[in-house]
Amino acid sequence: MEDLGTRLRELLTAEGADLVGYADVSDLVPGGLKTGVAMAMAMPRDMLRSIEDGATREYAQWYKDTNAALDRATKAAGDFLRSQGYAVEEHTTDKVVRRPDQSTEMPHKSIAMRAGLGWIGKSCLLVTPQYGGAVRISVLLTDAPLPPAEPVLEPKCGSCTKCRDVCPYGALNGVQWRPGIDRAEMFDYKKCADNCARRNAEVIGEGLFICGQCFVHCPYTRKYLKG
Ligand code: B12
Ligand code: SF4
Ligand code: SF4
Repeated sequence: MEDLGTRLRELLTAEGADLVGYADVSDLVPGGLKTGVAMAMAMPRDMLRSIEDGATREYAQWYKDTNAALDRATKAAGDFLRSQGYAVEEHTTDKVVRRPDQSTEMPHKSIAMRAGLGWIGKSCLLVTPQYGGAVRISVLLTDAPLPPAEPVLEPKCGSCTKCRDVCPYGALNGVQWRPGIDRAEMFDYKKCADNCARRNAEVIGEGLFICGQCFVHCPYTRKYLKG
């Protein structure tokens, strides 16, 4: 019989996840849920090409559909782990609480990086070797004994500053991530959120926080696009 980690990975892949990883989060999360499960769904290449100059209505729809697909996958994984007798806390979009300063208690990126899916780039986003930054992520916490990956604590951005250079609102500072860094050193969330909401209300009719220039033009995303 296959082990729990393999069965869960197969289940999440069948639910549409392109990347799955397990993390030891015992130092990040108080209480007994010491394992993080992170999954990522990649943006299709056609969609990526279509937002090279900015967000579109189609991207807004993909963003909503993919959030729904990630929520379904996260719930399916949670149901499976519960059926095996484990405790689970799913961080689905309806449960994640955004604070007024556009932060959450347990950012998905922190768990995904711990789960070995990729590093945090100068874009302040998770950058994966397979898809660059063109992924959406979801996570759950559990007490199930899943084999943890090595966290990716060394960003592979090198001297690149493309994300900073292409950001239309100057929201990124081109600073390399390190453990313990304050988000404000890398990124001005107000410049990003306020300008995206204003632009999208005008151009696509909804004040959504979507844009993505910082991941579309990342060399690791370009590699995926060509591949
Ligand atoms: C609030 C929010 C926003 C805010 C603030 C963004 C931000 N970077 O904080 C606004 C509205 C501005 C925004 C914009 C965007 N967002 Co947004 N956003 C979120 C949300 C809901 C929470 C993020 C959060 O809590 N930030 C708080 C800060 C403190 O944490 P952080 O930057 O995530 O990570 C920090 C920690 O890892 C920390 N850290 C420091 N020391 C240590 C030590 C250790 C050991 C660890 C583990 C971590 C750690 O370093 C990081 C930087 O400071 C997440 C979904 C989620 N639930 O996590 C999506 C999310 C981050 N957004 C996402 C995306 C795609 C975007 C946009 C591209 C818009 C779009 N969809 O087109 C832009 C990109 C902006 C950017 N360059 O960061 C994706 C990112 C996917 C990826 N590849 O990483 C996410 C994960 C949503 C998803 N479900 O996939 N977003
Ligand atoms: S999402 Fe757009 S505005 Fe926000 S940091 Fe990335 S490029 Fe800049
Ligand atoms: S564009 Fe360059 S600096 Fe920015 S995240 Fe990608 S590799 Fe890193």
